[in-house]
Amino acid sequence: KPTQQVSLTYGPITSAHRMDANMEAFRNYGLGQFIHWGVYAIPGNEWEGVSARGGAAASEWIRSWGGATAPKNWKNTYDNLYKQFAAKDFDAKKWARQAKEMGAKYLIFTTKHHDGFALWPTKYSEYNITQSPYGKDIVKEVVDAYTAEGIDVYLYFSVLEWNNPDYMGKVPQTAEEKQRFGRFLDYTRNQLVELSDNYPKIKGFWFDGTWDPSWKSAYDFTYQLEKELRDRHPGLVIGSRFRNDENGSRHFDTNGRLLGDYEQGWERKLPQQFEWLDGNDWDAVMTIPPNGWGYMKDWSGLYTKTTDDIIDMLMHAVSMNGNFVLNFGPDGNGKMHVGEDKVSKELGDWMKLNSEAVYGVRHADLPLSKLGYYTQKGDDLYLTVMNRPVNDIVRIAVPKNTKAVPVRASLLTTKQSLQVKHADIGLDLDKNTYYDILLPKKFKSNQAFVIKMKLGAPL
Ligand code: JFZ
Repeated sequence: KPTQQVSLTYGPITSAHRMDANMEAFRNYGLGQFIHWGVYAIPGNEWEGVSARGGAAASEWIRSWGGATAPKNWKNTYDNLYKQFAAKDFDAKKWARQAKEMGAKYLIFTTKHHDGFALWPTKYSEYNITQSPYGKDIVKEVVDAYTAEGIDVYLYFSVLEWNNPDYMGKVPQTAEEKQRFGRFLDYTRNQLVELSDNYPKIKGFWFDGTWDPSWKSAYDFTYQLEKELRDRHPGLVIGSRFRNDENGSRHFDTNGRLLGDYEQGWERKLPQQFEWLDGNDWDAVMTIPPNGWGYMKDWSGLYTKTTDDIIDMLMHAVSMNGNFVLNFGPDGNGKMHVGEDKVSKELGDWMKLNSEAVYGVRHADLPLSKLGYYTQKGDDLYLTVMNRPVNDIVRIAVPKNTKAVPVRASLLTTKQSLQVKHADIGLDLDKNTYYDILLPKKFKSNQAFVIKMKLGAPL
């Protein structure tokens, strides 16, 4: 954070720590689901069944990068794929049930990705779902089905559009360019107001494609638009990826203040230190393949994250007050990838046993443990053990003179109580004291498990 504060007209609109119901809900989600669905699901990272560019590329970007096996006029080919978007297996209720079974508390759904194709019947562009064989309002079906399952819905919206002649990446210079980009801004406003009005149940927007100089130069427009959306849709939650201040500072303004309600920069990565987050709310969005958000037909030869990897990342995020959002890229018919079905089922099974350590928890102010991740709810302290010690002694470091230390412990799943002993060991006597929790040798685990501790005055 800069020490010298400058005066800004286009800083934050909302306070960085909103306490209203929607933000409190956001803080308690723990786990979310992302869905990337659009016409890119039809190629699925391939042209005519031949991999376009290996697995490291982002499949939803195929229109941009084409790849080695792209047809000659692939952009034109791509822009006509919507004629095949029949979505014959699409069942929003089935998706919502699966998300619920997995334990997701919110959904981020792509209404329009960089290709510009709108999954709702927008009045402001022809390039939308009504032109496809499917024809119906997918966004409405998704919002209704998830909301009915008690899962909050956030709408993903890409500002940047590849095939819109009014869009430009550079700052508009000539009168003609200014007029053209002005039209694009109006169009963007119209679509966002339309989404906000059409789907009053949504809790927020998740913005993307806001990095180009053109958008960055429109900071007065984006400031007014954020205000307008918040006025029209009270309680709306908007992340830090929407707009920038007059100096082009994104996510955080020139004075280091969060631009939006939560930090939205953790994309396929996680913070290594809690301090980096500066007390802000945040989410991390994550793919199962290395870097494909849209459907990828062929997962072979790729490292795809295992359920254990996902649990590790989930607990890493929630232990630092973040939400973890796992991405799914359904195929052109609306079916999830079998690999996604597998992870979703396994994660759901784990969540059914352990979600007490995930929902509604906060960061625990303890030295990081090499054994796993701490989360806390009032007097309850949870340690999700990722690395079980060979001697079955789970040693907890507690800063000296801490008033609340682990006085009781149990296994979360079986409620079996565990012995807690003070360990009078001088590893860093000036800083910490230690508590040992003894795991029964008979307790077998082939996955992360949770130790639940009661905090109280030292015995
Ligand atoms: C964007 C999209 O380009 C991508 O297709 C996907 O939708 C993803 C969720 O968001 O990709 C980004 C956006 C921001 C960063 C990296 C990739 N970032 O801030 O590092």
